[in-house]
Amino acid sequence: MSDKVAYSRHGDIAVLRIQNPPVNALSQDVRAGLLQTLMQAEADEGVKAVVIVGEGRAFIAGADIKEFGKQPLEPYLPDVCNRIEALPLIVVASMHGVSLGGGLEIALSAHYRVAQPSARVGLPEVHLGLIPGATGTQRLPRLTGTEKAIDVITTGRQVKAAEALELGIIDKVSEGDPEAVGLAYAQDLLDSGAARRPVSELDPPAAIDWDATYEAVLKKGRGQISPAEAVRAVQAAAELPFDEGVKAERKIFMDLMQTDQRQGMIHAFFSERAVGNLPELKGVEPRTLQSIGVIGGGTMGAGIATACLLAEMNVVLIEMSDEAAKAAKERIAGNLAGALKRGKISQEKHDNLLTIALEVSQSYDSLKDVDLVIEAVFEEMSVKKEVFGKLDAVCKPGCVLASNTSYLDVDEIAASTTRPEDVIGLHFFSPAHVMKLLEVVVADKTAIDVVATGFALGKALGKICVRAGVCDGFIGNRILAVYRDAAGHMVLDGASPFQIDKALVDFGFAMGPFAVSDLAGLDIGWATRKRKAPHRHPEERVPTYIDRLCEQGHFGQKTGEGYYVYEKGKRGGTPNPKIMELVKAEQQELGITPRDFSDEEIVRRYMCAMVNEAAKVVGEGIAKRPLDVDMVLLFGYGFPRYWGGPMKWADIQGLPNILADIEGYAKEDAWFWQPAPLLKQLVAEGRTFDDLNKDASK
Ligand code: T1G
Repeated sequence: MSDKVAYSRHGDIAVLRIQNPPVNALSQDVRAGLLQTLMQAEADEGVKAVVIVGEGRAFIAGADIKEFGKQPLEPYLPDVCNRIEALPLIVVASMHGVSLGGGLEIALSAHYRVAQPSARVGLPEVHLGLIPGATGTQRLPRLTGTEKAIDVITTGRQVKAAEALELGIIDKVSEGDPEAVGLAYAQDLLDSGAARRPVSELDPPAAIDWDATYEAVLKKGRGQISPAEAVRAVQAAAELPFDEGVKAERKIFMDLMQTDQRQGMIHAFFSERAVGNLPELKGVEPRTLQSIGVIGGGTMGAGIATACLLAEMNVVLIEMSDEAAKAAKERIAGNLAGALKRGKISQEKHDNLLTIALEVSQSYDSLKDVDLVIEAVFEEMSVKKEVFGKLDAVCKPGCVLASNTSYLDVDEIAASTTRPEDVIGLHFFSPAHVMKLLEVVVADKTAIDVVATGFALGKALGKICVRAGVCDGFIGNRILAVYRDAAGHMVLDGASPFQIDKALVDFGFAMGPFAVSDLAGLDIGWATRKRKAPHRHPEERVPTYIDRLCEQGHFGQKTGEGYYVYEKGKRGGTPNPKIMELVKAEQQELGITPRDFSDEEIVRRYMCAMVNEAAKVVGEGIAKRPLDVDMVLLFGYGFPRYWGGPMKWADIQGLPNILADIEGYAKEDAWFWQPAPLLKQLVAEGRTFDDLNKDASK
C-alpha cells in the first residue's frame, strides 16, 4: 500500500492528498497511491465527488524525472490519467504552486479544475527533450483550441492562473487552503447538479496547416526536435479518435525518450541544480549581504549594480567624476527601464530602486559600511591593485572584496591587501543583470565563508554559480581561447570563417565564433593576442590576418566592419570580402595550400578542442566537476542546451572516439593537440565524464 497519497472523507466528498516532498513528483509509488485511493473512493459508500490536492508548495511538479532513461515502471501515467477521468464520480483538481507536465496532465484528467491566484501551470516537457507523454497533447487542445495548445506545449512556458482561466485550462480561481478550496468547489458542483465532464469527450481541436507549423517550430528550435514533434502529437488529437491519439502521443514520447537530446537536456536540468551544491560549503554560513558597493559604472559595473538592485539590495556605486557618475546612473536607469518593459518589475519597484536603493558617490568613504564590494574597473593589474589598496583601507572588517576580472590573477590581487582571506573573484558576464552565469573564483587564501558568501550573492541575484580556480581565463574564457584557436587554424588551412560560423549554428549555437567576435569587439581579441605574445610558445599557430583588419580600425559591429559588414538598421551582417583576401595573403606567406573542410569535420575539430581543454581544466582542479564546465558553457557561452554541455556531448560521442580524433589531429600539430591527461585516464579506465560527476556527489 503506497503511503504517498492520503485518503480522507469529508461528508460525501473524498480527498486524495499527494504527499511526496519536495514537489510531489509523480514517482511510481505516487502513481500507485493514486490508483489505490481512486478505487477506495469508488468503493466508499456515499462518496459522490473526489478532490485531488498536493501537500506542500506545489500541486504536482510532473513525472519523476529521476525515473527517466530507466525501465518504465507500472502503473504508467497515461493509465492513471485515464483512470481518473473514467471515475464515475465528479473529480476536482485543486491546484496551487506549480502544476507541470504530468501534474497538469493529472489535472486535465479531472472533470473540473480550480486554482489559487498564484498558481502556475504548464507542459515543460520540451525543456527535457520530450513532449507531454500522459495525454497532455490530446486533452489540452480540447480545452484551449489548437493554436493556444501548440503555443503552450512547444514553448513549455508556465501559464499564470489568470491566463489559464482565460484559456479554459482551469475553471475557477479561488484563494485559500487548496484542500478547503477544492472541497468547496466540489460541493458547489454537487449542489448545482453538475455532471462529470471528461475532457476526452470534448470536440477534437481544429485542423491547421500542420506541415507549415511543424517547419516553423522546427526552425525556431534551432536543432532541437521535440517541440516540432509535439505539433505532430496535437495533429493526432485533431485527426484520430482520442484513444488512437493517445497511442500516437505515447509513440512519439517513447521515441524521444531514446534520443541524445533527452539525455542532454535532463543532464542540464539536474546539473544546474547540482552545480551550486558544493560539499565544502555544507553548513558554512555566508556573511551578511544587505548593501553592496560597486566600483566603476561602465557597462559591467552598471549591470552588476542593476542585478543587485533587482535583488532588493542597497547599492553604493563609485565613479570618479560627475560626468562618469551621471553616465553610470543613466546606464542603470536604462537597465531598470528594460526590466520594467519586460515585466520583471513593477513601476513602483522601478521608481524605488532608482531613488532610494541606489547611491552614486565619488568618495570611497561611502563604502565604509557595505557588506561586499565588487570592482569592475579597467582590466589592468596595476589599476586593480590601486583599487584594492583603497578598499582595504576604507571597508569595514569582514567586508568581502570581490573583483569582476575576467582573467587576471586573483591571488595577486588578494596579495595587494592586508586581508587576502576576504578577497574573491566574482566574474559576471555581460550584460551582468541578464546573463545567468557567475564564475566564483576562489583564490588560495579566500576564506570558506567568503566562498559561501559569493554563492549566496549569486543565488540572490538568480545566477547559476560555478566555482572556479585561478588561472588565465578561469573556466569559460580559458576554454573559449582554445576552441577559438581551433577555428582560426581551420581558416588558415582552408575553411572560411563564414562556413565555420554556419556549421556551428547548424550544430545549435546561436552564433558562430566569428560573428561572436564581431559582436564582442575584435579589439578585445587583438589586445589579448598582444598581451599573450611575449609568452607564446614557438610552435603555437596564431593567425594574424585579422590583426591587419584591426590595424585599419575595423573592430566588428561597433565599427560596422569585421568578419562581416554591417549596415545601419539591418540585423546581422554580410561576409566581408576583405577577409578571404587577407587569409589568402597569410596562407601564401606561410606556404599553406588550403583544403576543403566538411561541416562535420569543422564541428568535430571545434568540439574536440573544447572538450580537450575542458578536460585539462577539470584535471587541474580549476573546475570541480565536468558538469561545472557544462554549466559554464551553457549559461555563459551559448552552448546548445539540448546537448547538455560539451562534457555530456563528449560522453554521448564516446570518449575513446574523442581521444582517437585528438590523437589524429596531433599528427598535424602536436603542440596544440596534446591530449588531456584526464581524458586519457578515463579512456584507459573505461569511464565517462559523468562517472566523475557521480564520484563527486558521493
Ligand atoms: N522530478 C524529480 N525531481 C524533481 C522534479 C521532477 N519533476 N522537479 C523538481 N525536482 C527536484 C529537483 O531536482 C530538486 O531536487 C527539488 O525537486 C527542488 O527543485 C509524462 C514526462 C518544480 C518549478 O519539468 O521546473 O511530467 O536538488 O530546486 O526552484 O508528460 O523543480 O533538492 O535534490 O528546482 O522551487 C515535467 C521540473 C516533468 C518540472 C520547482 N516537469 N521541475 O523549482 O525547486 S516530465 C518539469 C521544475 C513529465 C509527463 C512528462 C522545478 C520546479 P534537489 P528545485 P524550485
